[in-house]
Amino acid sequence: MDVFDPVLGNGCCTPGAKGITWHPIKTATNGQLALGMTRWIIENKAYNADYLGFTSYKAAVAGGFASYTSATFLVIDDESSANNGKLMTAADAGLTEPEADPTAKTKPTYYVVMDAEKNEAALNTDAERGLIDFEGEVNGIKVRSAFLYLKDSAFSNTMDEYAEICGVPRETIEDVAREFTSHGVKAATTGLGSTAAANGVSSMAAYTFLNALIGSNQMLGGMVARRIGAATTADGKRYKLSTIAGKPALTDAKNCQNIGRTKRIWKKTDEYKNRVAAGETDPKPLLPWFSHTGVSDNQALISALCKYPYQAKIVMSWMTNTLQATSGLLRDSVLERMKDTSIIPLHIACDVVIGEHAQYADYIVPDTNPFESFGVVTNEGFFKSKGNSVRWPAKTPETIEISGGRHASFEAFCCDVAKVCDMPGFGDNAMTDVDGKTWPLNDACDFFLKAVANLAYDATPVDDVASKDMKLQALDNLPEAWKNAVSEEEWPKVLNVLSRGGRFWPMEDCIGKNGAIKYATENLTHFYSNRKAADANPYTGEKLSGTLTNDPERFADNSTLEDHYSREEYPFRSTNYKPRFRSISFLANSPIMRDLCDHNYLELNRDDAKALAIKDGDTIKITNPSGDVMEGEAMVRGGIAEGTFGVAYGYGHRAYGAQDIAIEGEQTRKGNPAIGSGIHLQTMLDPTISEIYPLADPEGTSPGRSGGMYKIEKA
Ligand SMILES: Nc1nc2c(c(=O)[nH]1)N[C@H]1C(S)=C(S)[C@@H](COP(=O)(O)OP(=O)(O)OC[C@H]3O[C@@H](n4cnc5c(=O)[nH]c(N)nc54)[C@H](O)[C@@H]3O)O[C@H]1N2
Ligand SMILES: Nc1nc2c(c(=O)[nH]1)N[C@H]1C(S)=C(S)[C@@H](COP(=O)(O)OP(=O)(O)OC[C@H]3O[C@@H](n4cnc5c(=O)[nH]c(N)nc54)[C@H](O)[C@@H]3O)O[C@H]1N2
Ligand SMILES: [Mo]
Repeated sequence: MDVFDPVLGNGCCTPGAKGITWHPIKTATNGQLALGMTRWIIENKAYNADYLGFTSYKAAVAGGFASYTSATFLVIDDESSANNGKLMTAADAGLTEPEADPTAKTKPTYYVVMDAEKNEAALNTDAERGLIDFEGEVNGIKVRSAFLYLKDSAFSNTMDEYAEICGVPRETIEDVAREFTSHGVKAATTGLGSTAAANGVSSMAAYTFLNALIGSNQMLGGMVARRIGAATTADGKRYKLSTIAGKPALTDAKNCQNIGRTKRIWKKTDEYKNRVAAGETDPKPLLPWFSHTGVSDNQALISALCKYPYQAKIVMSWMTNTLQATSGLLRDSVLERMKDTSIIPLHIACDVVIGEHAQYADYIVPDTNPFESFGVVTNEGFFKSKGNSVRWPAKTPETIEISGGRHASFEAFCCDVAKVCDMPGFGDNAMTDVDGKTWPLNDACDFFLKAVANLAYDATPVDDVASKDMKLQALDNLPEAWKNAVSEEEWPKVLNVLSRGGRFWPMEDCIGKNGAIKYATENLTHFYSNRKAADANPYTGEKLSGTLTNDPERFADNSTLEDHYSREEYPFRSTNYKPRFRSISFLANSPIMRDLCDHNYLELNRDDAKALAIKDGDTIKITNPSGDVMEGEAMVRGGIAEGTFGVAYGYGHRAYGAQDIAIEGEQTRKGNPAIGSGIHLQTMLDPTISEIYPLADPEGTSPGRSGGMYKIEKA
């Protein structure tokens, strides 16, 4: 295992761990590392040519794989074509698509490839294999294989240049590329938190491309799917929990715009069209738009604070601390806006702690905590088979008692509000089972125990609970309301699942045919994305690339950080990571965790510290170009890349019990300042946007919590 991380985490990767090597990479250069590896892989023909040649999922599966790529799809590279820059269609190529099946729900999309055997253009579904390096004309139009676009990107820098950009020796990049391509499909690469930088989209794409170059997607030993579980809170084996009669179609992308400005091209917004109709030439949006990103929580809060593209008249939040969790927004100017009722007229938070976010709510709805509430979740990839864990109240909730023998909770609140608003899907006759019988929904147990019944009956139903389990876990003593939430026949099977904290299929169950995982679904890696290539930066009009490119961190208008500030003055980047001794923020309240580690550190590389005359334990000051100052204790270590500072997330609380709270009719409750100890990383603001807008990827919103520009001084 090779770990590229600016910080040596000392988790799975420690200096003494066998078979695991840590490579200190410069922060926010993952995309370039992948392009360097890709260059070596292409130059040495180390990619899986057999796999990349497949033109459809069907052909790839027949050839022993479980996914396919668009490496062979032809892209129009011809200024004289109206479809220049798009993947070639049958019509462009003068080919005929097969007649559409009138009974099919969705119409298949056909692409054009150069048939490797016949050496002529064909629909991807007609040719089994295509050329990945075709460059020529089809139907009088100049085209190139999608693979060549990635190749162009990879060859845009020399290996030595990649080594310099990433701070990783050239030999290391080559060795890792060789190793990665030496085990057939039994290798994989991924990254989660490492992609939270202002060029994070290329990081994410990089991992996908590398797996695709060796064909390891959905293969055993390769990159297997996660979140494989039963249909629980959905339409399952016993209850149809997602079919609600009269449910409004609020997710219709055509009619609805999520407040976070994603899933839409700027030029296709009503605002753009209206402003052009009103006589403006080339209008620019107040905040950026992102067409090929799903919903984005960090952008949602920024939108609400700027009332753009529309005002959030009611903010309702549950189980979230947006201010702490959105990079760069835990600052006074934002807190002022949170309090301003002309910006957010009504704010209801449902939380168990009065955190940074909840403290600005008009109403705080008390909730049950994790020991008092239900949950049914798919596994996140802890193990590679199918499974769902189930959480159920281990104790009677300590929240106030409300009508119907219930305790205050988010679910009870939703049910009661929905009933007042006459929403479908709540109250009497809210849900139906598979036999068409209707059931009420008034509290959490009504919903979650049906989800557990769906789980119990998935595939082969589980046995009834054993009597010794009943006794041992006092399952004969559960509330009557739980028993009434499912049928008499289902109850003993529900208890069986509760007694085990979920249902988990055996590991062997994930083994499919021909080396693939059993749960493989149609999976296509786009070497060239039409959707991305159709988009442009809303401020400059610069087209986005259809493939992975060598992107430095950029501001919203595509300018680089260095275009605005001096790298000499601000030579450092931040590397933010999840805290060992806290959950994201919740465990701030745990005295045990505070005893283990009462604050975080500003972690510096030994040589950097020496150059700045900083010693371990010194108080240091870190400043970004927006003028934010962080002061904290230096930890000087070898396990950190040069030119960055490491900082664990989740510290530096302003609220969360660190503050005094005045409650009506009670004396002020004293806060505990120890809860707020440590440093909260302050991400710089984007100077190209007039609003409060923290550094984020202009292509895809990922927050610039790692990267940026900072200077470090002794305090
Ligand atoms: N700088 C920086 N920012 C980050 C990250 C980072 O690494 N660095 N990580 C990002 C990631 S990956 C994530 S997932 C987000 C997480 O961001 P959040 O989900 O906002 O943070 P959490 O601390 O997980 O929990 C939020 C709130 O849930 C409340 N809570 C806990 N249990 C319950 C409960 O049972 N009921 C109710 N109603 N409330 C409860 C807690 O009081 C807390 O206020 O942060 C993101 N932001
Ligand atoms: N103890 C604890 N465990 C947790 C959580 C927690 O809060 N506390 N949170 C949970 C949640 S919600 C999530 S999403 C997962 C996240 O799990 P991970 O994604 O594994 O954790 P992160 O710390 O966000 O980031 C991973 C690593 O990326 C590195 N990194 C940062 N910037 C860069 C960069 O530019 N390039 C490279 N190559 N690496 C970089 C960090 O140093 C860190 O070691 O963890 C979960 N587990
Ligand atoms: Mo997360």
